[in-house]
Amino acid sequence: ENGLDGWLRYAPLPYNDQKLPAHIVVLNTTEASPVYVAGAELQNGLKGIYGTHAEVSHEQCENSSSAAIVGTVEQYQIACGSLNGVPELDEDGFWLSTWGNKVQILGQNERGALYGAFEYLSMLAQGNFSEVSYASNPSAAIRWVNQWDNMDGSIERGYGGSSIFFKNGAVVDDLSRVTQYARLLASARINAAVVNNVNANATLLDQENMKGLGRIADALRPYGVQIGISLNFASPETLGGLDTFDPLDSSVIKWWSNITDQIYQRVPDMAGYLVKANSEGQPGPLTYNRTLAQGANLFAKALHPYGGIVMFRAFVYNQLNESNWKADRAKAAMEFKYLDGEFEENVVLQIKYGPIDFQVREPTSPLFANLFNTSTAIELEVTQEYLGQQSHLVYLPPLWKTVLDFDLRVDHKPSLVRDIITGRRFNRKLGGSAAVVNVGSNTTWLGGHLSMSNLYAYGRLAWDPADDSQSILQDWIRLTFGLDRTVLDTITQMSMESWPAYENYTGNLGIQTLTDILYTHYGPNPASQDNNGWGQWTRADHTTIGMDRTVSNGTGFSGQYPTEIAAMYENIDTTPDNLLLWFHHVNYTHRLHSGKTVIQHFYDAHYSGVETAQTFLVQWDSLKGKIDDERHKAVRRQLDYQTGHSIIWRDAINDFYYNLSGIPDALNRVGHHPWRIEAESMLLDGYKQYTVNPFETAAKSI
Ligand code: BDP
Repeated sequence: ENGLDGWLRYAPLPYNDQKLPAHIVVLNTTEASPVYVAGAELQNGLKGIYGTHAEVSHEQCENSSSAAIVGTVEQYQIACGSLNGVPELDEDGFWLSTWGNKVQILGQNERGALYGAFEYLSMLAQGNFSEVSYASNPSAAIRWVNQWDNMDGSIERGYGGSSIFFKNGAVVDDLSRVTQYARLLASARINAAVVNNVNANATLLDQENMKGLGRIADALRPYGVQIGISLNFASPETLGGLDTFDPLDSSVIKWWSNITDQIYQRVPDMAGYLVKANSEGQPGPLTYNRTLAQGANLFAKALHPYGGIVMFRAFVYNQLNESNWKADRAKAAMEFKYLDGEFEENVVLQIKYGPIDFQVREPTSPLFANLFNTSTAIELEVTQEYLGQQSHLVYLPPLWKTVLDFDLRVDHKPSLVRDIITGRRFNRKLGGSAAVVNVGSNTTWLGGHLSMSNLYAYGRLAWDPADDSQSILQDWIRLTFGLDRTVLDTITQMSMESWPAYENYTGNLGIQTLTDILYTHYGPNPASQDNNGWGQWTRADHTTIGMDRTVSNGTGFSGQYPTEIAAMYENIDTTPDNLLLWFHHVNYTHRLHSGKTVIQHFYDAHYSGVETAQTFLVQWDSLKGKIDDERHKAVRRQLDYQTGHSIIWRDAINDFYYNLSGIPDALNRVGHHPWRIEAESMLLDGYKQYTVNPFETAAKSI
């Protein structure tokens, strides 16, 4: 139980005399096809979970009462004749029906059939033998993951080891981990993976690496996962030797279409390109006074003949412009509003859930409400960059849901973000979700067993963003740790409490994650949040805190929302407490709706967040013996660390604001840490003293 199989362990369950298929009919004989793979998964699953051997046959239609049949609707019709009672399926959708041990799994396409097989296996692995008959269709066609893997094998913001794709500037020889990754992705119904960092290296496009991309695509294809790649806008110059990368220059256009042709020769089903342009130092069209739309369309046109799409990132800001007091990085993405309608049909704007950057709480990005003629996708982050980097338990779907379920009230009509990204609200054909995942070569993939619930849940929500965070979590727990009721209840409780706890001990009231903003994005560092181009948003001084983003008095950000939402955030009385400091600059003594002052809320929330986090270890310990030792020990180690690190967070933040405001804690806790063992009191070999800034983040004053 080293985590490698994730939630697809097919671990044995007691066999309760249930009727299981005695054989499996697979309607495709090509070994690398998803339908063939589905047959193998079904066979392995039945064997692993219930110890039964089901024979696989490919020859003919078999509708006997003890067979599971898997294929596409079309394959079924060819093999078995007419098909009754199955509704029209959408692309990637499937039909699943079970009567005792007669099982029918039919996909709209091969991929859908594989998803159906995984759905059936998920039922079996959860001991669920109910008779079902239903169709399941995706909410959107784009259900992608992004890997921020570099060519040298490192991963930007990855916490699970080195890349499974690249090493020393090239694609690795052994791609078996890539196929295993595809298996996990397919079971979560994710259909494409962008394999390299958005801060892209042009050498990905050299001849050797193109061959390598072909091999990666071959390793993913049996599971129905396509590849996408991130591009560096300046490649025609840096790799191609041209003297320009102007998107309107004919030699540049030719260069990109030639590159695109070459890639499609190696990867005929490539999903498309992902582009980060003119942001955080990356090159882009603005260098040549061309618009971002002109930049995106350059790629869209090259991809068009192949049916590929461009995911163009809306995360565009210039950190060098943002360091003055008036600027507000949150407003930067609205540039795209003025380009609405100028993008080719196969361009999708990939928009981070909040206007800043994957913070512990952000209001919904207003850009979702400002594009009516452009397709959009939401960008989420499974890798816990600002959220504890897999050393803290944080189950993320409840955070994602604050955005997916948010009603932006465009034109005073219901406008849930989840209906915007799926294309329903504004009648767009394309749309969906992308998540930065960053699995690595560690056997736990992400760097911790419990973090995998976020990957699983991401896929489920990309399929159906209206699904429920807790029930998705419980499926994952049963698949990952078995059916014990205490295990289920305990991990459910810990996970559901984890994001609120993390918010409480890191940054509350919408102040954002008070972490080191300059590079590591880890550990407390409230002082780094202001007076630089990346961050300038706590605006804390001796008497006040928060960023005024109102139209009347501040940066004007709140005016980017449709009228009803803008009015809510403009007014301090109607702004929810949990976003107060995002939108308003107030005295520390300002009273919240709860009746508490801002500063006392800070103090109390940090204590209560830590108290909750400290129960995680105790709760986990109660599961000893109910979970295999290997995983129990690994998770325990991490929760033990979190217990301590949450205290570091609490004391650093509370002390910092206590020193700044001079307002004592009503309960007289802040500044007194009787039980803490300071680093200075310990003897450690090989450590040096280092001056930490601000000093509150260190143990004592050094
Ligand atoms: C930030 C990350 C940085 C990424 C950037 C992005 O810190 O490493 O390059 O986002 O999304 O959150 O492009």
